[in-house]
Amino acid sequence: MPVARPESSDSRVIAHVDMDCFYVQVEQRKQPHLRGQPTAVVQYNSWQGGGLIAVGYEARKDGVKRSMRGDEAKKVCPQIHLITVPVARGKADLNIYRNAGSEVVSILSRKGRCERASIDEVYLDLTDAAEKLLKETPPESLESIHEEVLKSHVLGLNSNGDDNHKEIVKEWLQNKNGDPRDKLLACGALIVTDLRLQVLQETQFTCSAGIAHNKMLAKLASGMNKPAQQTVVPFSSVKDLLELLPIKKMKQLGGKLGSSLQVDLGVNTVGDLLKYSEEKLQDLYGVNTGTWLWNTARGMNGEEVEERLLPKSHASGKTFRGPSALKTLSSVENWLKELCEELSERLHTDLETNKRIAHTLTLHADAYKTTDTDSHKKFPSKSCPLRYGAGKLLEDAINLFQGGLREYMNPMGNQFCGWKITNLSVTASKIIAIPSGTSSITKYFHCQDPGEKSDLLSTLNDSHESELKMEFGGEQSTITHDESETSFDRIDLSSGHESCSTSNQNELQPKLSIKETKINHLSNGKNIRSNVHKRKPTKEKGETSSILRFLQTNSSQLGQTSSAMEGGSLTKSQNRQTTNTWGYNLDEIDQSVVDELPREIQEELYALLPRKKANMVKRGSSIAHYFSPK
Ligand code: DCP
Repeated sequence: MPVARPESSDSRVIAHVDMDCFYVQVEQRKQPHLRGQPTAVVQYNSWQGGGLIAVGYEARKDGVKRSMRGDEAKKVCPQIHLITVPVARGKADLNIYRNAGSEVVSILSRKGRCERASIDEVYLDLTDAAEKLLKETPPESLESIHEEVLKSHVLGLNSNGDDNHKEIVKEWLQNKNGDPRDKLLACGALIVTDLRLQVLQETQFTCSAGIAHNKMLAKLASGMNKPAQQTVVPFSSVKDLLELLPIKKMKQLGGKLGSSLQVDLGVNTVGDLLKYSEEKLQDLYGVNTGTWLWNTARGMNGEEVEERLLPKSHASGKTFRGPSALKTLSSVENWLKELCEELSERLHTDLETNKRIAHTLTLHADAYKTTDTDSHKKFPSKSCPLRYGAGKLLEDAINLFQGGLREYMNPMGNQFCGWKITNLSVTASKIIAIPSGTSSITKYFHCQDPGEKSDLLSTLNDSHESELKMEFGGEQSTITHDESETSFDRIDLSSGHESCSTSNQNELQPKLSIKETKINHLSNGKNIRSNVHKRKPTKEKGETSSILRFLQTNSSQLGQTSSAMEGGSLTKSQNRQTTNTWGYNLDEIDQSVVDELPREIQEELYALLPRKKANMVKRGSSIAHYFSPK
């Protein structure tokens, strides 16, 4: 359900940037001879030429649509180039597109707060940059304005797209007496054009954008003029824009809620909602949703652009249509193995590259029963704490599947007859950054005895802990594809990019930001809770990350302990000494856990403990044991 958020009285400048026919552009960059040619990207499944997942604009002109299969597209446009999506482990491999998306994000984030919303779209809060521009070089002071800015579409301006159009847009941009809020938008239009040009220059990709005072309007506008164009929504045009907008086109109204408005209230356009009072809408749909609907009818939306350049979750999934539906446990297990291996690789890349740890594993499946009439029943999504390593992920995923299957089938019934799985996915979520600039392994591992924690470590763990508590308070019960790095064979259009942002997600994100803020404060050495300052810090300013450095301060102890360990005769007191130094017992580290650590930490550990590597015994079975809050 959507959540109403009060809109700030200050005027904001928000942009939504969406790549044009994204997968096609990525493929065209790889094979430049395809540029300007009708091109589409198809699913690797070759049945009827494969399902189209991205269609270039040249092919669209010839009538090719995403709902078609390759064979049909060939009939409509015989010269079309069909590129098969890369495949790995029997399913689509989206890495090339994900990486291309990251390239774009790194450019778009240069001018303000940037929220990566999906594989190919971002929101930007450009308010500060626009205010600065308005103060220093307002558009009316500019002698010339870039042609690309003049091509902008400004809703509510009467222009017909010819040369006259540019004149009218120029006048609007440079109107000294314009509404101050629209002047800010004019600055936003200049900034977004500049960013889009940088994206083109540096990546060869084109994108389209919407520029408005909030996320909802910016998202609506970005799709209005594509490809390679931008649309501005001045305040005065909002009423007209929404008046005739079909209710289902509005973000979050594409599903059940939109249908209910149509069927139960006869509301067909967003403007139709205006005749209902806030109280009436609250009576009908609850306080939150009622207020959200009332605001939406007026183009009001207080949702913030969250600072997020990395995905919120990782998912790996596969759809099994028609005869390929899975009917046996062993076929489910085989596919889970593929999905878990892919997920595991991505988790490791995230850990190595971004120093982030995922905490929750969720299994989701779509199923139907062939033997009874209860076909509408949903297969329950199941979650558990995430353990790193493909084998452990698989073990847990199988358990989650079996738990879900038991619930899905009548508990008294026979679970081995009459079910088919049409979709299977594993998702890693609750991804939390490990504080950067750590100076000792103790920041990676938890101490055994809370009394022995350094205060800095304790602060980190505490903030981590409260963060997780808050997060779990808003636990998602369903898997959504928006804002996550999802590797699905084909994203189901019915679940759409638009309708994915649930209230839970909305509630989760600000909490992540709190965490990020804490981490930033910690790593900057500022604003750490006062008890940290009472103790001597474990790290000198300017030190690089190194457990060696940490251990050097205890080198004499280390020498004793190491040789004792090599001789296999560690006494109790020596062992305790080690615990004091390290904060945990060395011989409790699971070898596989060490392998899961960022490479530089592994190298440091192995350099220190060459013999130990061979005989490490288990403490916990997963890296998550060490990273989880007490
Ligand atoms: N995608 C997919 N399956 C779908 C829809 C999309 O795999 N059912 C992939 C391919 C798209 C990319 O996601 O290139 C982005 O999807 P968009 O909906 O943004 O569509 P495009 O970028 O392809 O085109 P447009 O220019 O209309 O935004």
